[in-house]
Amino acid sequence: LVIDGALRGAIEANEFSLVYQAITNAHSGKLTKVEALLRWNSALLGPVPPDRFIPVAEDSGMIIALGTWVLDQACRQVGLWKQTALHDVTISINVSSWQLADPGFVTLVSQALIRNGLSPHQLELELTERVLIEDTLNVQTVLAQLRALGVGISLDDFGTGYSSLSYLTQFHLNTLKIDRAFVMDIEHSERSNNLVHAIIAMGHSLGLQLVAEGVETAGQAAILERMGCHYLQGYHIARPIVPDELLRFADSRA
Ligand code: G
Ligand code: G
Ligand code: MN
Ligand code: NA
Repeated sequence: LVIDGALRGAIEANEFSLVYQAITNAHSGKLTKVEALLRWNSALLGPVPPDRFIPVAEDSGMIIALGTWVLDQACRQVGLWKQTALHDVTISINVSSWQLADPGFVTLVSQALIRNGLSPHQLELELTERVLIEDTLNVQTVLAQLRALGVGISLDDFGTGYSSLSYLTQFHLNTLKIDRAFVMDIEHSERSNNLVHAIIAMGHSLGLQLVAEGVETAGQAAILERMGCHYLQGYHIARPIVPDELLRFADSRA
């Protein structure tokens, strides 16, 4: 209830910001994508993590305005990177099921791309498995429209949720993000290692790009690269950081 009250007016009060986490090519180490992550520094409550306020914003419907702000802000930032080492980066944005269900969503996305001079392949939308089980028919249509625009669709936290393997062919996905719960134990648990290996093999056979999340050690990165995982994300690569820091990181990997 307190969060709900504090969320009202928070966009106008400029209390939100985005940080960006690098996603590198597992083979070359080059920065190819970045995930935009929302941060809220509330005047009333101080910093509130997204796990706490996103569900509240979803319950109140505020997620639509907030999600629109994130989309605009992230696309504007990529537009600002035009003349830099990040000029061809793909931005990955987390999208709530409520946004996908909003009839104006596809138009909103295409307008954000045009307004900021982004090529559609520079935008990727991250969905969770939960999105795919809710209102399946409409979701399929919306995802097909987004793919037709040239926007990428990525399945976040893969393997933790309500995984049905049929989703992988039923929906227009192009990227799987392997949840960090599996990546975490890859060096020491044969079971996790086998599981990640199997996910990667399956992704390859379905023509999907694979991103490993939560990569925290050099050992994990090496194993994942050997298994054929295309991209790596996690504290071993970089933490979520502000644009200036990300630019320095990109320069170091150019
Ligand atoms: O960045 P952090 O680890 O604190 O994120 C926690 C959770 O919040 C993650 O599941 C992430 O996907 C989600 N999240 C972060 N930013 C956004 C956003 O802009 N929109 C939505 N819907 N979820 C987000
Ligand atoms: O659900 P989603 O994958 O969008 O969550 C992204 C969140 O994961 C971000 O909030 C980020 O802070 C967190 N994260 C990113 N890399 C790592 C990591 O290597 N280890 C841990 N524990 N968390 C991470
Ligand atoms: Mn994500
Ligand atoms: Na994730």
